[in-house]
Amino acid sequence: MPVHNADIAAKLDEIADLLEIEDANPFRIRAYRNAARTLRDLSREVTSLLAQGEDLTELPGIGKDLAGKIEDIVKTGTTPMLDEHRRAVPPTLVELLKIPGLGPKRVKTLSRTLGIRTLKDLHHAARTGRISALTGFGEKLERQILHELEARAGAEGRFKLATAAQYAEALVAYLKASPGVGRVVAAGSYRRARETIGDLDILATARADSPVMDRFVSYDEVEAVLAHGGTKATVRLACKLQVDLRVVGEESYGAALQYFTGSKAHNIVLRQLAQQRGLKVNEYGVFKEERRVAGQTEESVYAAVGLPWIPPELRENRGEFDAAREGRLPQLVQLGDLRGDLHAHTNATDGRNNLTEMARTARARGFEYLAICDHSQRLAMTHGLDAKRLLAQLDEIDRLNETKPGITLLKGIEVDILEDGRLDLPDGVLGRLDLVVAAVHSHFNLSRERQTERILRAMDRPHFTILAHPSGRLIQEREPYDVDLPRLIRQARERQCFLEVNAHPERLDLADAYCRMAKEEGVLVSINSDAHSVLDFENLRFGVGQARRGWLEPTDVLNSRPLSALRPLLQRTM
Ligand code: DGT
Ligand code: CA
Ligand code: CA
Repeated sequence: MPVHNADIAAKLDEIADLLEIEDANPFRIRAYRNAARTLRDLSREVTSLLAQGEDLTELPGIGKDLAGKIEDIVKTGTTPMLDEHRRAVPPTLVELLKIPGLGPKRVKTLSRTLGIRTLKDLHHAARTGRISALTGFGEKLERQILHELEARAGAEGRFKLATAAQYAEALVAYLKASPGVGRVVAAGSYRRARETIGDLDILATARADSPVMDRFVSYDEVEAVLAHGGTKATVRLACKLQVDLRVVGEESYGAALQYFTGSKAHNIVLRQLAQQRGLKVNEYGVFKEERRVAGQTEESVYAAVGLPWIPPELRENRGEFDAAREGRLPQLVQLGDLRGDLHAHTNATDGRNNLTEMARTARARGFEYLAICDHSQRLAMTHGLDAKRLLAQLDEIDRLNETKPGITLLKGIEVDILEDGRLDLPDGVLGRLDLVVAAVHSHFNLSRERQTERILRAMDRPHFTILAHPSGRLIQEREPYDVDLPRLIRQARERQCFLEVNAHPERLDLADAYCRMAKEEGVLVSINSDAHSVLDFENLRFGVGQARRGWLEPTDVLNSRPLSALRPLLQRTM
């Protein structure tokens, strides 16, 4: 039974969920959550670590007991402890826990007093006002539940980009090893770097006698074969991700790649442009009557309608055709353009690695600078820094910088924006830092007006530099808080401060449309890893994907600048 890190992590999270409903010791629950996170972020597959006889207890937060359970899961798909708890708790109760505002206590109350066992029960009870009638629940929570359930209905069955990447990369590598196969590439929304992926669309070129189709449907992780023809097949993997494979000849590669990359809205416009020129575009090529005039490369397809090649992240029919026609397509930012990272944590708070380890890894990526931005005191569960501990960290950074470690560590903090817009540390302390990354971590439910006012006030503080994860959403888990983002963007321009694109796979916050708005307003965006371990720098590629979807060029990105150009920008002049 082949298992990816995301699969193992899901089982560990399930154990944590079950323990939570059973009111188990919070430290025990946290241990499973942390282990799940460690595995999700790991750049190597646990199965291959085990196959090489490596010791899992070397991984952060994984002791002997957890290592044993992980081995069980790899070998059998489960562990006896998980099975036991599954028998004790109805699985649908676990789903209820994932609704913001519903902790184990409330889930138990809902189940005992209203007999609510499933999300459907919950929806019905919320619609008929039976939840607000319970003591300790209230109308606000009921509205929030309804809103959440309705938002979820639209996102059901989709996969986060980074999760889809684990499955896509493994499958692409597997297919590439088939005899007679040329190229294999994941197209569709995956190639356009959308935040979530409905299904995976893989395109391959192959000789007619290649066994690639049979190899595809007999992939270890295939749970069901939904269609299986000569050039087209669809399967469902055990993780429930559906995958389409299309095989075309080499001469059709560009046309097929263009077609299956989409989006549908983009392709419709492209087809119309072709029709106006008396051409027909399909997945096999561009045709004039019966004669193929283009299709071997994507460039040739766009050239046939008089356009330059358009990067996949722009193909949403959001102005890319006009830009292409007028020669003003953006030169999109690339991972290699980043010169540093302006938001990373250490084990002084809830990170897993120390200053030296973070610096060494950032340097190995070729970064010129790394800003250390641990949490502030208000976030007690992360052991956030008070003034005294922060000042001690600044000394430590000075000492490390003096050793000329080959990278400059910048002094920062991820300071909490309090409910009233004050920052969690005094100006006198913040003034000693190179930059201040400020974030909302509490009071997500303020009215739009109050939430906007709160953040505007924080931006007015003299040392405010970057607004971290500006909308607060967690993809598929928590809706953004209600805030007037266009207003915040205009204020950032006025105050000469910046917004973050947080590259964590669950955040990708700022969303693409707001990246573009920031660019139009002349507000620079910082693509930050928010790394909590040395492995997390790998997430930057997803942040770059989001920035590209927002049309950002290197000049629109704060941390594409060398340190000498960055420093003056970090000095607020107002
Ligand atoms: P997803 O899977 O929901 O995340 O989104 P996509 O964009 O991957 O959509 P999907 O898998 O339905 O189709 C993959 C691509 O195939 C799509 O982006 C464009 C192309 N395509 C699919 N259906 C049509 C269609 O009816 N007309 C045209 N022109 N293209 C289509
Ligand atoms: Ca798709
Ligand atoms: Ca598809």
